[in-house]
Amino acid sequence: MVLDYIKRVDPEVAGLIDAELKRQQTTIELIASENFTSRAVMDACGSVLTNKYAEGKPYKRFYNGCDNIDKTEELAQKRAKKLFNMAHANVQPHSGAQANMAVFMAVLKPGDNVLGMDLSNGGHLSHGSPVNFSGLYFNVKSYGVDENGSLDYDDVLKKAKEHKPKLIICGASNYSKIIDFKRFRQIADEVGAYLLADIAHIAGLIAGGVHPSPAGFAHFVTTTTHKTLRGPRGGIIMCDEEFAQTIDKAVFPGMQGGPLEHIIAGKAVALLEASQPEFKVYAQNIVKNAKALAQGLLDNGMEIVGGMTENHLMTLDLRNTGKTGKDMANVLECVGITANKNTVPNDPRSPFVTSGIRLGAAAATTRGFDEFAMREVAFIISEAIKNSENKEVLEKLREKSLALCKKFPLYETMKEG
Ligand code: DSN
Repeated sequence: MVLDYIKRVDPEVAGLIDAELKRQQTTIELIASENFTSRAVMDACGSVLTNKYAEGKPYKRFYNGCDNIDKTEELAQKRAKKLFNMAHANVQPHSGAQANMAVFMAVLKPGDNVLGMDLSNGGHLSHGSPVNFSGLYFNVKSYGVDENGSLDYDDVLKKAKEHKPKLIICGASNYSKIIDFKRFRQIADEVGAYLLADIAHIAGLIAGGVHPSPAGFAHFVTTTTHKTLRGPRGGIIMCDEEFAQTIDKAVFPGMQGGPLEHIIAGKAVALLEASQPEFKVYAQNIVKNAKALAQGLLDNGMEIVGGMTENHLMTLDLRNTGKTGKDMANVLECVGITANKNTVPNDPRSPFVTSGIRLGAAAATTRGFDEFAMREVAFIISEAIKNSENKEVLEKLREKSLALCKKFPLYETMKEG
């Protein structure tokens, strides 16, 4: 990493950043919500734009000196609208959770009814979890998945009719099937609710044309920019023109102060990258690789919630192995694979222990892993879980994962140490 300035000023932090670069280079990243952003995006995020206060909207700021900032933010907005085919984009949310919070603020009052996907069934904290603002200040009912790991749209409709929500949220953090946005909109229309599609996980797949788009169906679309979209860490809200002002006001002054304009520049760069033909190939490869990983795991006798994946992720179901997600995620870390423990639907174990491990293909695909490599990854995972007590086997598996990392190098041109 080019850390010359940090090294001179703060060798301690420089050393930690270098160590993190090495960790990323020498381990296989399967956390489904992570990715490796480009050097161009990182350049934007590390730029002088971090110095500027720009409260307000482009060309309507509370501070002077915003000419370049205005143009940068306007570019990000234009690119987001074009890529996702939406009328309005606010690129200021600092994260996906804050993007969701702004939509709540724009259309709901505390105590209003909301219908969202249950966290332990694959939803997100900000979709109504009782420990999150969304569940604390709103009256939330949840829908989940059936025994096949699929959404039961009739059940969503039934719950919507019972609960009469003002807002229905679709989109997930751990759902391996295609989401039917059209069906969700029909349900929302039947009960007179707004529809929010949180596409954080699948934004890159939508941009790359391998997952249907919520455009034309959802009143509001929120996303993070750092998962399959492969941009900097942040959020975006998109909506129909009629909600533009309400959403903008909810973000600022409603929830946030000064926008992170250096990150917004990174979002603009990432959105440009995601609109290129190569990104379509990337998105196709993510799905191919996820399927290869799933097939490899199934062939090695492992179980996956809902069987074959249709997108970038899957959840390994460990219930029949007697092992826990927590322990096995640690074992995978020992063999050079990073993943997170995750509940399976109706998990008998707590979210701190869990019976599952979530696996995603977006980050490995960025560094060039192909289907053959993903099958090898599936072998390493299966063998590590089966031999979780056998140090010798685990050491051999670590060598295999390291060999894969060397075969598919990451940030090769970054100057190290
Ligand atoms: N923490 C993210 C994920 O891992 O899916 C969601 O915000």
